Amino acid sequence: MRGWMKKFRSFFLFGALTLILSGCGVENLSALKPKGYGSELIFDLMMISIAIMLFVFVIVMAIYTYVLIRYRQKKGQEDFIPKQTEGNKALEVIWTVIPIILLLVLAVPTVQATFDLADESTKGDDNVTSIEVTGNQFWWHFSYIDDEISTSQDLYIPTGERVYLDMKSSDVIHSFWVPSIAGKMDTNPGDNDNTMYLEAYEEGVYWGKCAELCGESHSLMDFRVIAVSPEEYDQWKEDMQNVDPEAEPETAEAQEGKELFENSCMGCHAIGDGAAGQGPNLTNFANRTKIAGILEPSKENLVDWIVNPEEVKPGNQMPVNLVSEEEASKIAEYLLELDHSDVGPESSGKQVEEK
Ligand code: HEC
Ligand SMILES: [Cu+2]
Repeated sequence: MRGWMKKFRSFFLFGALTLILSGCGVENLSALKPKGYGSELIFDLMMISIAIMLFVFVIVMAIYTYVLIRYRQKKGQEDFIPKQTEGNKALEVIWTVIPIILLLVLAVPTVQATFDLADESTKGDDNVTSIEVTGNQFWWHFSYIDDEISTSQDLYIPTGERVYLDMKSSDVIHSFWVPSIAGKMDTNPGDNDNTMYLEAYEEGVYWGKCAELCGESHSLMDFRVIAVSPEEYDQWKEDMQNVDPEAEPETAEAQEGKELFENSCMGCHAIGDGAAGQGPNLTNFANRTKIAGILEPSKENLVDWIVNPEEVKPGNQMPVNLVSEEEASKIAEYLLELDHSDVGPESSGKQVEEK
């Protein structure tokens, strides 16, 4: 290796790493590609801060370089001491006033955005949706109070309007975060509810994460926000309100599965409306984007989950080996028939696959 190359080895290494890592990331899981009102506000604040930082950095570096070169010790002048200056009124004023201005440029939009994001002025108005969000180790529950609908893991919202979320936790502190639509907010146990709102600009499937270390499977506590047009959203609500939990499954296997489900699983999982039970609400399960928030929705994965959820999400609250693999297969047939609405992740024409 040539000398100069050796010298800059770590530079090349980090340069390459930066390029490689910049390829990481998921389209609908990025605060840097805002697709909602809240995330756009936050993104703009980031841009202002970065612009100010760059401005300060460039000026300081320019002065630094100038001084380095201009006031170097020159050959033959080793004993020379230049004129010493102490206190310069003009300079002192300039470098006090400039930071004050920069801080104001930073502070005013930040305070404005903070109040804007906390605004609840339209909450409770007619036609404004409020949803109760509950964080659980390691899954999310959503109750559409006014519409008597319950879902888990997949949160349906209409685009182009504010949807308020009242948030709490059934166990430890979690944090609800959908980076491409909004900021994040803690869900607390007890009566300490938090409120935030979502407003998605475009239809699509957005990835959500728990952003507060909450236990063994915290990193697997994913969920999705499915934003559909207001018309589709109304359709979805109607479909969900008309679900008949007693409907006969199509095949004999699924029928057996339904009975097995009622015997072994109903204690924790509701189908049709139901308050958040000990486990996710499985109404409309066939339309889930993922199983338990993380597995691809295939029958094979579903059977694996039912038999041994512990292996997928360590520390989660669903018991292992409740049923045999054969029984799980029948239950899976039944669950994968629970398709109650044409409105779903695919209906907006957006790909579900984010990777
Ligand atoms: C003691 C309560 C309990 C029982 C009984 C139980 N589960 Fe669960 N189940 C849970 C919990 C809790 C979760 C959420 C796990 C997580 O993601 O952390 C879950 C998750 C699931 C999921 C994934 C849901 C989703 O939203 O993607 C499926 C499917 C499921 N259970 C099926 C079953 C079946 C089938 C049975 C009966 C054989 C069953 N469960 C019995 C508590 C239970
Ligand atoms: Cu969590």
